Amino acid sequence: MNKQFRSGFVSIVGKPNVGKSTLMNRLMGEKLSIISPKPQTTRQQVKGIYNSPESQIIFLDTPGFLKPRYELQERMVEYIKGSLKNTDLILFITDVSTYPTDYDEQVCQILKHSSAPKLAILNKMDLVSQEVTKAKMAQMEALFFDEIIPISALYMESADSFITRISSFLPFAQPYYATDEISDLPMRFFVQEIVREQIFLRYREEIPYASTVTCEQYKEFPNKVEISVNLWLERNSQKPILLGAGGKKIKELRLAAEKEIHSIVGKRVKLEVWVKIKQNWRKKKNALNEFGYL
Ligand SMILES: Nc1nc2c(ncn2[C@@H]2O[C@H](COP(=O)(O)OP(=O)(O)OP(=O)(O)O)[C@@H](O)[C@H]2O)c(=O)[nH]1
Ligand SMILES: [Mg+2]
Repeated sequence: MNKQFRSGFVSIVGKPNVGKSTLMNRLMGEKLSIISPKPQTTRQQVKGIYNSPESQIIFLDTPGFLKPRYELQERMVEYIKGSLKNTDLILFITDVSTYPTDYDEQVCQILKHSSAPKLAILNKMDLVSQEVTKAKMAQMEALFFDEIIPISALYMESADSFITRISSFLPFAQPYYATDEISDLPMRFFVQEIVREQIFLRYREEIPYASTVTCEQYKEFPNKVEISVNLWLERNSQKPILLGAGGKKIKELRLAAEKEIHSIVGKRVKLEVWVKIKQNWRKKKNALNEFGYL
């Protein structure tokens, strides 16, 4: 075994919508986390396992930090805190065009207590001038970061130098996971997330926040996959909005999700979507447990 091999956990944290998931997908070179222009898209910790001959980097994408207003958000904040335990490196991501916000400062307060090295990533630099980026970098210098790195996760051409920098902070260690896996999450989880991403992309206002998805069946055959998901809403009045006139909107959502799942599994996909109601599920501990927010 190579004595120079590095391996470790890298937590990606920051307020909602700053580009945490976009960055993880870029670094992984694979789409593992769902992305949308709306805040609070990521709800759970999503692990991405990056393997190279020199290193294994385990990225933990987390929900955006916010002040919890209901039980689901309490759990989202717990997922962030959980990712900071035993981590080897923290990537604090912020949006250079809006930094510093109250939430940025609150995240920094939490990070202060971790002994792991910390990099500040000023993302979305494509949105501002070089002068603004430089000024914001200077502003961060007084803080506790080991490095301040401006990037544009969306337009980054190659992640190679970023990966090299990240690995240099990791300890020499054997890989934690099999070196041919990019995730330890089951396909059922990705199905749920793909359907949820379509909800975030296609509906406005409360619908994305009032919905969650559970994969009830995932049957794989030699040339096809049959999947059944439940799409849960909080109130009956939300159902007609989700379905759209004559069921048109839900059909479009289903077809888009089928297409994306097909691109991953490479087989014909038959996806059934059942719309169900669980009153106020976001505020109920039992419902959250049942839906996998553990
Ligand atoms: N202009 C620009 N937009 C970006 C960049 N990186 C991400 N975005 C956009 O920012 C939005 C949010 O990106 P996400 O990756 O979902 O952000 P997040 O931090 O994971 O958000 P939550 O999961 O909600 O906390 C999406 O519309 C992205 O396309 C960037 O470098 N430049
Ligand atoms: Mg995200």
